[in-house]
Amino acid sequence: MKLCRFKNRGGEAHIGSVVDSETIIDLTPAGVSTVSELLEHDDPSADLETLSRQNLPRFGLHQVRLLPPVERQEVWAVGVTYLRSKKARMDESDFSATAYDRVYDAPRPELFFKAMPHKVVGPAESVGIRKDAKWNVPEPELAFVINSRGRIVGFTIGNDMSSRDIEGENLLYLPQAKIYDRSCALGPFVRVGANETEARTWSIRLRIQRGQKTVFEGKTSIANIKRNFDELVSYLFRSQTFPDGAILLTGTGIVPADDFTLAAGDIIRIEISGIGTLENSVVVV
Ligand code: DO4
Ligand code: MG
Repeated sequence: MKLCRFKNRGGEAHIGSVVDSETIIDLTPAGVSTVSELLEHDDPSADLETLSRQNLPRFGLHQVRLLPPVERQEVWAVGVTYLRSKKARMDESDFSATAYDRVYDAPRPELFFKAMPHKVVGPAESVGIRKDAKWNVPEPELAFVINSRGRIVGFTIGNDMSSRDIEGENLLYLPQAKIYDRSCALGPFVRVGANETEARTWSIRLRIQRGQKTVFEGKTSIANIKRNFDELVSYLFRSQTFPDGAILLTGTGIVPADDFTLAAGDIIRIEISGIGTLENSVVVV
């Protein structure tokens, strides 16, 4: 089952259950006001099924505006979890290259802070490229939706927008390459009721369109993530608490060729087979 946040005619955010590819059941009249409260339950998919059987308002997906499925959660990310990412980071870096080589094999993963909820954009909104960067790419990533007890209770799609020239110049510039206005997109849905074994059968596809032309296409499998899911979450929760839960992006396995950079107006489509498609246009910020 899938959950979403949406607005119909302006006003407050509502919580919805996505029952088929076109219909949303509005759970807000049943007393559900946040995605996080549902995800605190041990079995959110059972709760969702019970709620969805009630006589609640329904909307077509085309009638609503989907919002990013994040409320008060901090958004974090792991890096260098795919061999492809290790190679790309080493290629773009000079004296920092060995850091990526080492972290790929080290017991402790690379974890970095990515965004506060208010900086996250949702489906059909624009992601940003920095005006002081020359080499910008999307990073299409599976995102864990984690509750306050450190349990992965859902999966969504994330875009960890990155400025490769800033990241490659010096590892200490990583926060500037990763954190700026509109540098993170999440959505469109939270898939609940799937476990790691199932998620590892999913594929990720990235397509970038410029006008009528597809300027990049790539594909990978979630099975290529080197570390197991619980290991990643356990490092995130070491010595820190997340009273509202957290979102964790799990790294990119798709990197366009080194001569590719995003341009304003590009359309980025990220599809994860078990979840859906996250689509965003690009603006300069
Ligand atoms: O250290 C660089 C970040 C790498 C990253 O974001 C990724 O592998 O997805
Ligand atoms: Mg990334």
